[in-house]
Order: sequence, then C-alpha cells, then structure tokens
Amino acid sequence: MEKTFVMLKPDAIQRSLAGEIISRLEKRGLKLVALKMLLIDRGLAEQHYGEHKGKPFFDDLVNFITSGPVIAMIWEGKQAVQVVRKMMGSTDPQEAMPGTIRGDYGLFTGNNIIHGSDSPESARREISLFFSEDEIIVYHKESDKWLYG
Ligand code: D4T
Repeated sequence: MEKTFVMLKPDAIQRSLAGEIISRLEKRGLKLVALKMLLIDRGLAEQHYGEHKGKPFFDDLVNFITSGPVIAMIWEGKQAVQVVRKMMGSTDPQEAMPGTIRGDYGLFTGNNIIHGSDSPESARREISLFFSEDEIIVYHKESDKWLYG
C-alpha cells in the first residue's frame, strides 16, 4: 500500500487544527502508521525544503517551519500521495477550493497549514528524513475490507 508523509505545520498546531485535520484524513479511510510531534531544527528544515534553496521565500519558509512544534505523520492507502494532495488543496490557500484543508482553514501561502509529499519518490525521501523504520507501525485495520472491497 502506498505511503505518504504529512506534516501539520506550526500554524496548524497554534490554531488548534491538528485534531480536525487528523480526523479528516482518518475519515477518508487513510491509515495512520506513524506520528510524532517535534521541533524542526534549521538543518532538517533546509534538507526537507532543499528543492527551494535559493528561492526568495526560502528563508521565510525555514523560519516558519522551525517556529514551533509540528506533527509529522505517515499515512497509508491506495494512491495515498495523490489523495492527500487533493485533500490539501492548492499551495496558496486563497486559490484552494472550499472543502480542501487549505481552502477551509488558510488565507496565506506562507502559513498553509499542512505539507504532503508530492510524489511517491518524495514520500520515500521525506519519510526517511523524519522516521526510522522501527517507528513505522505495521498492523491490520479491519475497516480496509469495507474500504477496498
Ligand atoms: P508543501 O511543500 O509545504 O507541502 O507545499 P506545496 O508542495 O503545496 O508547495 P511548494 O512545495 O511549492 O512550497 C513549499 C512551501 O513554501 C511556501 N511557499 C511556496 C511560499 O511561502 N511562497 C511561495 O511563493 C511558494 C511557491 C509554501 C509551501
């Protein structure tokens, strides 16, 4: 089953949106297989957002993501990467459709609440940045047979 890396950014935690967002992902049918709260240091932030190094918003992005605790998670499901990206909505919350997480809770690109891997390759890279193998829980969920038939 496909895995994706999801992170609730510092604004989600400060605005008490964590439970609500986790609930949405759960209700969709995705399976939570790892979760931790952490403070990201600048080194990890620069690695995670390496592709944006040199862009005008890079420093603000690193300052923001290191500004408070985040919740890092791994969610599993069929096409999990694409499913989470659709649930998140556009990077700019002003453009994000109502019904998406950013479209319902955000107003500004810099503080856009949630990160989700943009491809299975990025998911693998990001999962290994944030989690060790023994932090990923392998278990059976009875509801899967009702979700997938
Ligand atoms: P992340 O990576 O956080 O899930 O967001 P996206 O995948 O939707 O978007 P991204 O990688 O292009 O941007 C990463 C991060 O940078 C912030 N950002 C982005 C910003 O502050 N100003 C900008 O102009 C852009 C493009 C928001 C998300």
